[in-house]
Amino acid sequence: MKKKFAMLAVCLVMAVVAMAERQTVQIRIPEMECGTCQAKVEKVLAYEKGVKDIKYDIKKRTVTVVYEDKQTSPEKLQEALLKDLKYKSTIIAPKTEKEVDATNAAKPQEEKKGCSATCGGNHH
Ligand SMILES: [Cu+2]
Repeated sequence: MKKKFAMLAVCLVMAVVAMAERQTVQIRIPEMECGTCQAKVEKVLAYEKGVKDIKYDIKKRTVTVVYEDKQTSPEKLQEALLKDLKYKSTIIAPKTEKEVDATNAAKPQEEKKGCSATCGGNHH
């Protein structure tokens, strides 16, 4: 009996997952320079509706967010970052690793000072 119930639950979950549209977006946050920045960003993004998964890459200053497109949008996430942290961000359109690397390599200098001004974190 219990097994049947579990099966039903699994089916329900699968149906819900299949219905919702999951999207992935990569957002570049030049000011996310250390663990403290990351923690701040995490707090903001994790509380946003519809955010399912977040991956961070501090070296590249990017976050990769999996979200439900019915509940939020990359623009809303950017807005939240700007409003709560004053972190400007850009959406990285190219999706392959190589393209992302190229985007990052294109402007390495201006990011350098980034977070020390805005975050109270202990850098290096
Ligand atoms: Cu920082």
